[in-house]
Amino acid sequence: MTAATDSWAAQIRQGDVRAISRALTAIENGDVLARPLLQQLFSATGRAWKIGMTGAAGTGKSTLANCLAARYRALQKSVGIIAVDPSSPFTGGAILGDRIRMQDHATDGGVFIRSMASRGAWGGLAQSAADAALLLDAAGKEIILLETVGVGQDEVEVVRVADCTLVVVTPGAGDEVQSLKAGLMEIANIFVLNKSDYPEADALEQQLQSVLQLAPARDGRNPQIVRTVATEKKGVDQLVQAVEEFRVSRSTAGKLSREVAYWKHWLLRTAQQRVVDDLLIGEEKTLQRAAETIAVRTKDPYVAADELFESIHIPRKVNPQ
Ligand SMILES: Nc1nc2c(ncn2[C@@H]2O[C@H](COP(=O)(O)OP(=O)(O)O)[C@@H](O)[C@H]2O)c(=O)[nH]1
Ligand SMILES: [Mg+2]
Repeated sequence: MTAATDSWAAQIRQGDVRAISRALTAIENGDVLARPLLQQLFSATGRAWKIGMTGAAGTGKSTLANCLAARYRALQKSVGIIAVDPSSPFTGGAILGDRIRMQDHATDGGVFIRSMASRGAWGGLAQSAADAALLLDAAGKEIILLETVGVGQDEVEVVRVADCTLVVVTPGAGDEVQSLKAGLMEIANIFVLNKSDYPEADALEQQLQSVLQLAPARDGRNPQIVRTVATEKKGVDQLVQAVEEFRVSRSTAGKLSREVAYWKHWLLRTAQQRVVDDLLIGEEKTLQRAAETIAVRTKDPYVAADELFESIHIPRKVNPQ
């Protein structure tokens, strides 16, 4: 720990906007100071309620995030928003749109908004978003909204850190129920049927209901469906209410076991990354030689892999099948 991160961390804990901004930039850029800073702040985290929002592009997530932030502000809660957009590697149209939509809060010190775009590997972006959430948590934000585009494995990675995940769907997209089968059911705690001003909203709600009836209820309850019209701020109170009911239904023990599952996953990923780094950086020559012995059929790949692991001091503990 350095004196520089000492005072920086103190400023962040006081909610200093410039200090928070600088830290988020450090996280995004993989700056060497990001890690000691997060280490210093870690004991002050674990208090925020993190709401993940995912769904296809254009379903109204940013508009909804804006409405939710306003509603939570009215309830005297401080709010942080992290909008993750993997489809826009540079500061593109989507993020600019987010900025414009979210400018309602630009002058409100209670809401902190940050867009993060894809840089490098996906694991990197999901990790940056998780670190950003930790930072805002340490800064005293009580509600953190994590918005991400899409419903694939990568987006699941982003919302994994959330305490409650909203899956935003809209009528008329055609493949709605299809995409539900592709893993959405496991991550949705609440379905938000946005754009329910469209005439096809009833049909979509019925489809959703029937899919939910077939799915086994988790924790003894099925996810609620909440209808909203984000552009008219309709249904937002009901959505906040549904999030609150979900929070209450989750016991403190439930939140803890979810955290344990998250950190277990985090540790595994980190260990995985370290092994790869060790091999690529520390043992590149050994890796190269091992590959050559396989290519010329001096050794089979299974033996070569075992020897490689032995060489970085990780002897095989699991018996191969
Ligand atoms: N008709 C209608 N349009 C909406 C609604 N919510 C958002 N939109 C519009 O849908 C477009 C995409 O919204 P945006 O919040 O950027 O979606 P995101 O990509 O999911 O963040 C914008 O033009 C919004 O004005 C809604 O409830 N009804
Ligand atoms: Mg958006």
